[in-house]
Amino acid sequence: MEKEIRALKQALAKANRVAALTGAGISAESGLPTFRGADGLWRNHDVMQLATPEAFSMDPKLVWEFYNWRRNLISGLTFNPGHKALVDLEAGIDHFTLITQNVDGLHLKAGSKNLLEIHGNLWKVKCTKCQTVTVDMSSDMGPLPKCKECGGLLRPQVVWFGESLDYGLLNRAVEAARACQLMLVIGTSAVVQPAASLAFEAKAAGAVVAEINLEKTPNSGIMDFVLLGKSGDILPKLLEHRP
Ligand code: BV8
Ligand code: ZN
Repeated sequence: MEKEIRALKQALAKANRVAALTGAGISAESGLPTFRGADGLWRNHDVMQLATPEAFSMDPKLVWEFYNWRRNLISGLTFNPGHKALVDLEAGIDHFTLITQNVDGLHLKAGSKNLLEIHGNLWKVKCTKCQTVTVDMSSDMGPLPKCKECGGLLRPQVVWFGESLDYGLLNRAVEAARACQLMLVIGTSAVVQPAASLAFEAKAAGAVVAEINLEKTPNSGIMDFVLLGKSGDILPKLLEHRP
């Protein structure tokens, strides 16, 4: 592992255009359960069933209970050395774009600037009637929160399974993947599309791609580096003695 980290550090030192793609794994060391790990279930509901427009139209109260539970959990957590290392990396590289699948807001809390939250952010809410989007940091928004403007039912401003991603954000993410010389893919099982294909975009455009994850994934085969371990351990090592 040390040899691989040294080699990746050298590749990183040569790059001035870097992209990073993160998933739930980078927030695991902050105490946030991942989606597909053993803790991927919430009160024996499958998260994949809850994070859908169908679940919300059928039982908005249950879906709001799930998101209030996550708000409550995340409000007691903070970013970890993995998030922080990406902030430090951004400070030292001319062109750095952080693309995250996470909706927990921990990259923002850590201080990341050029951040694309391609699946949205659970601290933002959107009115299902007038479409107004607001930021609301409360750890519990109540059973069926309503819009202050028009009284419409609010929903979390996140991309549910079966919903399209914001085209503009996805476009910027694809551009960053195609333009970078090196992409770090961190803490994602590379199952969710179209996020997982961003690593292929970078590879196809000639970038060096590195995966930092607890386990191998369907993307491991295209990687130039596969560093198996905790992102909170590995990422700070990539930054040690950076000029
Ligand atoms: C869409 C917001 C077009 C909600 C989320 C092909 C093309 C297009 C679509 C599809 C397709 N195939 C299938 C689909 C449908 C679907 C999909 O991808 N399904 C999968 C499950 C097969 N995709 C969609 O629906 C997307 N929409 O493409 O629109 C369209 C429109 C209509 C009809 C069809 C298509 C929308 C996807 C967005 C879903 N929303 N989040 C919310 O969070 O409340 S995704 C959700 O999963 C989270 O954002 C999460 O981040 C994300 C991905 O999971 P991971 O981040 O990878 O997390 P996971 O737990 O899986 O893995 C964690 C990894 O970390 C593990 O490998 C673990 O080993 C590792 N790890 C753990 N601890 C650590 C660690 N690594 C390092 N250090 C540690 N300490
Ligand atoms: Zn409204």
